[in-house]
Amino acid sequence: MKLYTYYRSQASFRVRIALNIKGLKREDSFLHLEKGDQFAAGYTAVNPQAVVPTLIDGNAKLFQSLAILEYLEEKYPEPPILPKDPLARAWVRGLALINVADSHPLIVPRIRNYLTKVLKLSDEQRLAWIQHWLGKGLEAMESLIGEHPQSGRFCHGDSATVADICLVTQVFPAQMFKCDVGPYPKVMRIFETCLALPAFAAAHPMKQPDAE
Ligand SMILES: N[C@@H](CCC(=O)N[C@@H](CS)C(=O)NCC(=O)O)C(=O)O
Repeated sequence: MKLYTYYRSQASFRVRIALNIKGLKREDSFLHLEKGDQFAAGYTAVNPQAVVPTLIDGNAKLFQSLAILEYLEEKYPEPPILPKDPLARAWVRGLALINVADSHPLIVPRIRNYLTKVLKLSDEQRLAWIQHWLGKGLEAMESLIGEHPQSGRFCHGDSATVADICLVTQVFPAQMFKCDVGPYPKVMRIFETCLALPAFAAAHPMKQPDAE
């Protein structure tokens, strides 16, 4: 498999974790998002949205990290990253979507650039925007983990699921953008538990060959 990736990309981080959990080898193709590699014609032919990740599996092209995670789960079911029970699956997917669908889209490079270059926000205002939306996601995760009877070592039970993958990729930028994570002890406990696992640790942005 070939993964188009960038070390700091949350969405690429999700796919790296899932591939590692499933024990699947990959070859990385690095794009530097701050230098605009995603807009090169060669890449937009692969991914017209000009975003990473894109995963190539044989002749197949896959895009959108959550769709890729679901594909990996269906094609390579062991070890599972979704529970079996329909209600538990919906819970886990719901937690994941807080990160994937609600928080992350508000802080991607193209949004951050729009805030400064078009709306002329100052660096302080842009940072406040990022911290606000990351914090909102963490706040919701903390509350849901607290009320879920089946919260365990992880968001659901005692093995890592898609919810944990997306919790980790919410916390990493929160740390990078210096959010106060003090109010989210349950989230941070799960974050630390995940990063103690080799599959998560090896996928960490700062462990990637393109890390700066
Ligand atoms: N919803 C997409 C998000 C993809 C996305 O926005 N990726 C970011 C990096 S995490 C990107 O490539 N951004 C390029 C840009 O904003 O210019 C997914 O989960 O795959």
